[in-house]
Order: sequence, then structure tokens, then C-alpha cells
Amino acid sequence: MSPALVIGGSMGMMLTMRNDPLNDVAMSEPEEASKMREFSLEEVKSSKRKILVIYKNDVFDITSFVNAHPGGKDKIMLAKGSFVEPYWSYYPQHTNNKYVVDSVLKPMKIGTLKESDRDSAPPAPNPYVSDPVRSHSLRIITPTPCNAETTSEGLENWLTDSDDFYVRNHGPVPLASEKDSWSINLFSSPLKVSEIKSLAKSGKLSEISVTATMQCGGNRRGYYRKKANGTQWGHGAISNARWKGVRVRDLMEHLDVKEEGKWLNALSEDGTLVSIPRHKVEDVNGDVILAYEMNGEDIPRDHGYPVRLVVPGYVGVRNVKWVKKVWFGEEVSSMWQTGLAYKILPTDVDSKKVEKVDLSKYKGMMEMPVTSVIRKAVVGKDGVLRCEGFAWSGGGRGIHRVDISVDGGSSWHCVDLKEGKDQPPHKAWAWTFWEAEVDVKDVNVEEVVVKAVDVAGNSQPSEGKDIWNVRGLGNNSWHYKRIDREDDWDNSRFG
Ligand SMILES: Nc1nc2c(c(=O)[nH]1)N[C@H]1C(S)=C(S)[C@@H](COP(=O)(O)O)O[C@H]1N2
Ligand SMILES: [Mo]
Repeated sequence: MSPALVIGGSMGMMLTMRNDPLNDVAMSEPEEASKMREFSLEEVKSSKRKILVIYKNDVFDITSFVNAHPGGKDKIMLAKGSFVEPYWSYYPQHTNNKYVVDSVLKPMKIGTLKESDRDSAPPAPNPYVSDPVRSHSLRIITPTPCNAETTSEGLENWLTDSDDFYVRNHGPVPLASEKDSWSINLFSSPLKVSEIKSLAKSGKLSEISVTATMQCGGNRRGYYRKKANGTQWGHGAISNARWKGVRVRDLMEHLDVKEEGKWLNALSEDGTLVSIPRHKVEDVNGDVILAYEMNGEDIPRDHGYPVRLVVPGYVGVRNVKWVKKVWFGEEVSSMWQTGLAYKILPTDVDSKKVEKVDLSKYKGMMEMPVTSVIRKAVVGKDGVLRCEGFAWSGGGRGIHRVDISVDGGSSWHCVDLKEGKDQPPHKAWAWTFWEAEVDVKDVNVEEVVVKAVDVAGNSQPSEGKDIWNVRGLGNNSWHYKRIDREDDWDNSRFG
């Protein structure tokens, strides 16, 4: 009999004993010592039918437990076939927890590790092990690093729920272990988040709230007909939240900052380094803040806990999360700015030609162009098309008008602007929602298309091909949506 079958046989018994592992483990007895056997590390690693892990050189079969793992199956599966210690170092609640070790783990023991394999160097843990568990309401495009977009349901709320807010990470989410002890090097002065908060709460600095829509430079990249490399976002890499914090310009005044330099640089714990122009920071109407609250609560880890830079009206990437250091410099800082990633190159520059391009000729993206999206389009039994969506423009430029067409752009209907329309026209950091009703009884329509005009008179190009760029940035071409029909099945026919 193969070793796998022996394990399978003995575990079959254990499985019937323990069909609700979380509740029953404490009651079931550990297997008798006589049934225990030795395993080689290789055997633990390559076990296919059973999920085995090692803790303190003992081997455990956790097959029946993974679905009941309070931290989620995904997390526990990271340790499959290896030592749990490196993973538990991220989650100290396991290591010194008698319940976890004695009541949960011990009953799953099936043997020990072969003498010669003991204490072999535990493999490096997956760096994403401590990433937060994401809400099911997000559409995960890549799990590690997490790129997840807001779905149509999430986009229905003018203020996006923090759980629904799109996530765009370039690496693992840093751990901020102790609340508020996070310290930032602000213009060479070390300042704790807790100190910034108490300065604000005591009135020494003014605490402000900014409702700002954030959009990734690559939002709608996936809609370019010609594929551009990068996360294939639909239209959900955009969300709107209420951020609370203190203006960076007020912190500068408080700290009596004398540093020169045209660019404000911000460096994150995860290595992200970006620059924004000094004038945006110094402008009292620029509303650049160090934020510590999102939608009335501590910022969730995915969105920058405990502190992030919020740069309203600027492309997503300039809103640095997990800020560690802020200072002024004469030149833009890193490849995040000087490199290709956030430069809109000419349409004829494809992935081959790009190697020969002098990137220094082009500026990095800051504000974003006006865009609009149809979230929902339904024709009712009454022959009326009801349509809704959002429009937004970078730089605080408010939305002047939104038009929809049911004939592919030959004629246009002006829609009603809703939430967001009363923002100051040149400080409209948040998006504007819109709704429309069009009588389509006499037309056979399948598709509706939208375009918006901002207060500067900018509008959207009809097609993506004219603005395509090798990084797939800034796709603000007209947005098309297929029309749904309300169920017109008439039950009375069977009456
Ligand atoms: N430190 C850090 N800041 C970051 C990022 C990151 O990966 N690390 N991603 C940037 C990008 S590209 C975007 S679009 C926004 C996304 O913010 P969100 O995840 O809160 O939606 O954060 C920006 N700030
Ligand atoms: Mo982004």
C-alpha cells in the first residue's frame, strides 16, 4: 500500500468524526501515538490528496479544516506542504494561542517529520500572505498584487462604500502593526500619525474633508481595441470617497518648512515614489491632504492605512498610500514619473517603436481628461429607455453637460445632471451622476452611447483608436452600452 493510501485511510475516519471542524476539534481526541508515523519533507510537500502542514516538526493533515479557517481558505492554503511558522509570524494571534495550537491544530496531527528533515530552513513565505481579505463585491483582475475593480453595483452609490472602492496595488499591502505609531518623515521632521491627528483635533491644524473621485490612469484600458499591456481594466478603476485629514500646506506652515524645490515627493512603505507640482500643494484650493480617514473611518489597509496622500483631480497613482516620507526636490523623483508607465505617448508609438522614444520629451500624467460611463440602460415595457451613469473630469473641472445618443452619435439627447452637479465648477473633485429618459417606442435601439463636456469645454473623442497609446492610459472615448429590456413576458396570456 502506498503511503498516500495509508494516510487517506486513517484520515477517512477522522473526517467522519469531524465534519464541522471548527466546533468539533476540541472534542475529538488526537490520534493515538501508535497511528502516528514519520514523514519526509518531500512527502509533505508533494501530497496531492491531503493538505499537509508542519508545525514544530510535527505533521498535520488540515484537509478537513481549510474551509473553516477563520482567515479564509486562500490564506491557509499558502502554507500547504510547508512549515506554518513563517506564515504565523505575520499573524501573531496564532503563535501564542493555546486554543489554536492545542484545540485546533493538535487533533489534526498525523505524525512527525523525519529526523534528517527537521528544522530545515522554512521556505520564504508568500509576500502577499498578510494582504487583507477583499470584499466579494469587487471584481478581482489580479489577486497578487491586488488589482480589483468596482462593479456596476458598487458604482451605484455616489459615495463609494470603502469595501467597493477599487484596489490598485503594485505589491503587498504593508503592515502597520501598532495603531497610530506610524511615523512619517515630513520635510525632515519625524511626525507620528497620532500627533498629526491630535494637532487637528485640538485645532492647531485645520482638519478638512475632501470628497474626491479617484481614477486609475489605466481605467478603461481593456476597452481599447488594440491591446495595451497592463491591467485590463473595464470602467471600474474609479471610485469616490470622503477623505479626512490635514492640508500638506498647513503642515508645512506648522513645521516652518524652508525646503526649496518645484516638486513635492512622497515615498511609500512599499517603495512607490511620486512627485506632484509644488503649486498644487501650496494652493489653498488645491486640497492636497495627508488623509487618515476614509468615509468616516480609519482608512482600510488596501487604501493606505494609516495615512495616504490625497491629491484631488490628479491621476490615481499620485495619491500615494502608506506614506513614509515627504520632501521637496528640484526634479521629479522616480521612474514612476520619468519612465514610461504614466506617459501618454503618440498613437503611432507601439511596443516596438517605444524603445527608441526619448521619454524626456513627454510629461508624466497629472490631471485626467473628461470621461463618462453608462452604468445602466434599460428599455421598459412603456418603450422608454432609462439610462444612468457618471461623468468626471480631472483637475477639478466640473461637468457642464452630458449627452447620450441612441443612433450611434447622429443625434444627441441632453441628460439630467444629479448628485455632484452643485460642486464648485473649478473644484469639482467628485464625479457627477446623471440620468436620462428617452422615448424609443418607434426606434429599434440596441445600444446607447454617452459623452460628456466639462466646464472648460473639453469633450471626449468618439473612438479609442485616435488616442491609443502604448501604455493604454487615459481612455476617455465615448462609452457604449448594450441596452437591456425589461421582461415583457405577459402572464395574463395564460390567465
Ligand atoms: N504606495 C502606493 N501608493 C499607490 C499605489 C501603490 O501601489 N502603492 N497605487 C497607485 C495607483 S496606480 C492608484 S490608481 C491608486 C489606487 O488607490 P486605491 O487602491 O485606494 O483605489 O493608488 C496609488 N497609490
Ligand atoms: Mo493607477
